[in-house]
Amino acid sequence: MKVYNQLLAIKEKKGAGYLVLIDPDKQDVDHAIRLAQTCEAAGVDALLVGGSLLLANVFDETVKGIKKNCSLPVIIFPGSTKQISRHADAILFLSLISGRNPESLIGGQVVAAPIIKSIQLEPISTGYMFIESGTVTSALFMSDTRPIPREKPDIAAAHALAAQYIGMQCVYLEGGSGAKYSVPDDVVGAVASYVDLPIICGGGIRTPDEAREKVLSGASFIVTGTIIERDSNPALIKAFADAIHVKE
Ligand code: 1GP
Repeated sequence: MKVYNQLLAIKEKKGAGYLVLIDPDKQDVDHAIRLAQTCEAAGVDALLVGGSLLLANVFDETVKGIKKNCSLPVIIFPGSTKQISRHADAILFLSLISGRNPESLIGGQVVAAPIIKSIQLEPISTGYMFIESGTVTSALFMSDTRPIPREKPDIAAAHALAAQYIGMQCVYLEGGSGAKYSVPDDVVGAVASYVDLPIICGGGIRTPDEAREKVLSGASFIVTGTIIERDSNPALIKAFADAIHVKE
């Protein structure tokens, strides 16, 4: 089954899915593998692998190591066209629709698409949207774009509807890794009530309660990175999974 369909099945069964982001720059390969195994045992549904930069240059090795030692789906969450690996199961094929930078709207995609086809990686077409989060995060800085103001849910909803009409498979409401504030619940709610696409929401989510609020507001998938990097305690990961799986 395609990874996208697996994700939809998880949402259907559990109410929402929990995705943990592993940034290859934030730990060595062995630690990334151990973290992936802890995530699997604690009820995480899939792993995202990616980062804004590639300082350590161990992207492919990290994806390969995780795939070999963990059975969760591994989805690339690319910070650039350099982050493509044949060892992954799928890639979020991002277009940064909240910005007006042609490179991140279509330029990088044209470079990446033939590579993705040649290695038969499943692309998941994703309308990627930065929501202002009290911080200039690395991803926002690198994109050279402005985020959608956090008090303008209508603007976020209009962007998401455009993604749906263009034919994208999901939207990602992004506060940015390490954001001061997560995406506001009313922004999630406005998008969820306006479009039919699954909503991935991440950036600055630090507690299971906060994650659950996003799901109750309409998010289909919650992403955490920083909090689990800081504290990869299995009990905390399980608490996130339990809070997000609202149907279980
Ligand atoms: C970033 O949404 C992810 O793309 C995760 O953010 O590191 O703040 O959890 P955090």
